[in-house]
Amino acid sequence: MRATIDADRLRERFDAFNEIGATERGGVDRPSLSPENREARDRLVEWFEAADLAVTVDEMGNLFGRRPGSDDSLAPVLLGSHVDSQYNGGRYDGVLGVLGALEVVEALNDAGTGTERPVEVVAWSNEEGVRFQPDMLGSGVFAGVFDVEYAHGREDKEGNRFGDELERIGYAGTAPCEPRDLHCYLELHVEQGPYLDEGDLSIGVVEGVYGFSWANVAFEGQADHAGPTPMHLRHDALVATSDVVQSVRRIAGTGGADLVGTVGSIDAHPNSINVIPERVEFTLDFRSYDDGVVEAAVDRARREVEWAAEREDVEWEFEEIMRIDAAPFADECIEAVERAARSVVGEDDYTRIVSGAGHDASYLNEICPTGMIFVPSVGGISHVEEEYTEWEDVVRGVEVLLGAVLEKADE
Ligand code: HGY
Ligand code: MN
Ligand code: MN
Repeated sequence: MRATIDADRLRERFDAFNEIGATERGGVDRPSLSPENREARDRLVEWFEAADLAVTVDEMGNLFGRRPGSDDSLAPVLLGSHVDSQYNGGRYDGVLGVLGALEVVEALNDAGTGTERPVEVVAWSNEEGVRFQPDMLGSGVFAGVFDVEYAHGREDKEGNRFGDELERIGYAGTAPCEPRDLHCYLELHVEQGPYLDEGDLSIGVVEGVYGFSWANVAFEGQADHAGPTPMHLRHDALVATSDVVQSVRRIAGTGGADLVGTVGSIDAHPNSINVIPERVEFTLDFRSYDDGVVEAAVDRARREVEWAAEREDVEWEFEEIMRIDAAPFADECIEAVERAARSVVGEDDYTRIVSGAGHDASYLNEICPTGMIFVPSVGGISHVEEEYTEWEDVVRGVEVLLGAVLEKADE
């Protein structure tokens, strides 16, 4: 009997899971290592164990569930994503890849389908990077990009350390978080962009992921009274910041066809209506599939920061906190996903695509052959509560994942 996806079971799980940290506007608020994230992890452990998976938690809190293969000594096929969310984010980002992977295992169990290779499901820690920067921290340590001490030392805005928070929620595992032999890694994810929806296509066969840079920038000026301080005596950190915000738009508009640039987070101090801003801290995010384009954009932005500081006669700080190169995936995985897509949705209902969003797959791609499957995001929106994917598309995406796993796990 061929393994098939149980769409009702998947739907029930998806809805039950997204009650954890549910927001009034239909999204979820389950930031990394929050009480809601712990509840989500607990639920996954319960479901992994019910599916007879052997559960392992590593020292970064990455959560693995392993299904043995007929030759258990072979390198496993790993599939999954993440369950930490943006603050008030969407229900599909990450969750789809973890619950979809679990559904693939359940379908294999139901059909009594053995695989030669072991199959492992994973939920990576701290993919979003909103509470603890940088993002993809759990998969980054697993791939040997960051060491555990660095990762455990990362602090949120309140000064809480990642390692302490992991301890506090009870997911500071003992298994080493380090590269190990994997046959391949596959990740199902919502596209989070407009192309599948605009093209009325069901599946994206992902060829790779953009590279990107994140930086923390600060201007330090002089707080003073907004009334009696003449304009020529001011050193206004927010005026310097506004220059840079405008320059990011100019850089993104001229630095390369696919280049995108964002100032997403900004904190002004003392943030009072009648005080000239003394200090402003903000972030830069530049992305492109061409690493040289990202490099040039970051350099231009750094110069813009320096010039803005000179014009306003304020101090400046520029710290790049993460740089990840573009990740072109392995042909063997792209082609396996494409074969599965063709058999599920036919020749005309999928396209090859590159991801502007970052994913754990970028780091897995550094240690094993990696592939991704996209399903459409309605309106192309994501990282907001309104994120939405049609349920038929979700099911088709999981069916493609099942097809690719069946091929790769018996290679
Ligand atoms: O930033 C990203 O693209 C991912 O959501 N962490
Ligand atoms: Mn994601
Ligand atoms: Mn995300």
